[in-house]
Amino acid sequence: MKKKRVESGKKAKIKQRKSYSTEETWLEEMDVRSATGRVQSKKEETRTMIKAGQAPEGMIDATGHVMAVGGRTWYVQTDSGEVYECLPAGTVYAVHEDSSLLAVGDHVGIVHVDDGTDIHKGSIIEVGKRTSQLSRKGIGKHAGEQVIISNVDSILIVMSAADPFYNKRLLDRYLIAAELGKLEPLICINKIELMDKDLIAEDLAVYTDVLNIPVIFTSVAEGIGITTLTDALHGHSTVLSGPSGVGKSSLINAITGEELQRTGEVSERTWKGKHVTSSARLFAMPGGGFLADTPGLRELGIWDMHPDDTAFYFHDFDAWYPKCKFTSCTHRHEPDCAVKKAVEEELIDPERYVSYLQIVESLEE
Ligand SMILES: Nc1nc2c(ncn2[C@@H]2O[C@H](COP(=O)(O)OP(=O)(O)OP(=O)(O)O)[C@@H](O)[C@H]2O)c(=O)[nH]1
Ligand SMILES: [Mg+2]
Ligand SMILES: [Zn+2]
Repeated sequence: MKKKRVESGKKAKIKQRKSYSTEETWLEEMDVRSATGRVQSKKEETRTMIKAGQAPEGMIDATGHVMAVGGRTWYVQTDSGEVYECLPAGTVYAVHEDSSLLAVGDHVGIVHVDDGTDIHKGSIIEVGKRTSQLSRKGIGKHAGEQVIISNVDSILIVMSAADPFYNKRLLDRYLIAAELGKLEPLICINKIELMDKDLIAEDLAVYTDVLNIPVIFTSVAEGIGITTLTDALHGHSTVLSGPSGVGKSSLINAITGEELQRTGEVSERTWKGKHVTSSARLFAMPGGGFLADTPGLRELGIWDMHPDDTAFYFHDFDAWYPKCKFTSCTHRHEPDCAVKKAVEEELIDPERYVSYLQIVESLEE
């Protein structure tokens, strides 16, 4: 029974770190792999060598998965259910080839470290292959792939009806990141009590009717849609991602029925007067599966996609681009472009076309 399940009772052991940081600080704290293939930690001058492949036979004491990260510590729940506070070892064997060496959700091999205390400590010496991931392009000097979470089945893209108003351009980026990362997308519009639900449903019709993506309306404040959402997520592992302040942590609290997560209401913690989630973290779902809470993202740079491939991820264009005059049509300036014609006739949602242009442009930068 204990295998691969996060027990909520473990939360006492996973100490909430006092880094109630903004998104920028969160990025600062992430380890980034430099061009030389080494991981550089910003906070301390530690270096980790990364070797491709698996750790040599007999080296690993226990396997498990990363449940949370705080500062430089990775919290690993072993397959027998214990939580270990881990640091990357001097040499880490990685089976994946992504630029983020470690991410919450990763399957890892650890060696025990006995430091004389009764806290379980370990070193991570192996990182397994990722079956799925939510990645984005890092910002500024952290430009590289950032794996926000790995090895989950689905992504619940959370936005709010108001405060902050949902952002369809960001939503379109999420859908591409989901497909690239092999995640099944679902959309959740929270704080629905603040707006007219029918108007929003109409505004999002392209997602439900053309792209066949479930859109679930919720209000944590008024208890609307929580059962529907819980049923939709049941038995899967799902990452919740979206802008800050939309209610991701509140939804996780509502679904799990526990105050596992501090949300924006706890007022003493940050300079903003709000508690924001500062790193990714896994929670057990009642009845099976995981929920992963993540920090709010203002932007989602698409990682590793050629601009010319963008149209293939806009599935509402699928019926049209084979009819363009040029097979290499980018659907921007070319004559006899079936996509542009469909946009003009509103057979393709013109706002989706705006997203398309913006994403192609950003990939060309
Ligand atoms: N009106 C309204 N407010 C809500 C609802 N759900 C959450 N909130 C409030 O929205 C604020 C932000 O909620 P959080 O759950 O912390 O948001 P988050 O998405 O986790 O934010 P980050 O951790 O910063 O990414 C808090 O003050 C919540 O109480 C809702 O359904 N309606
Ligand atoms: Mg949060
Ligand atoms: Zn075209």
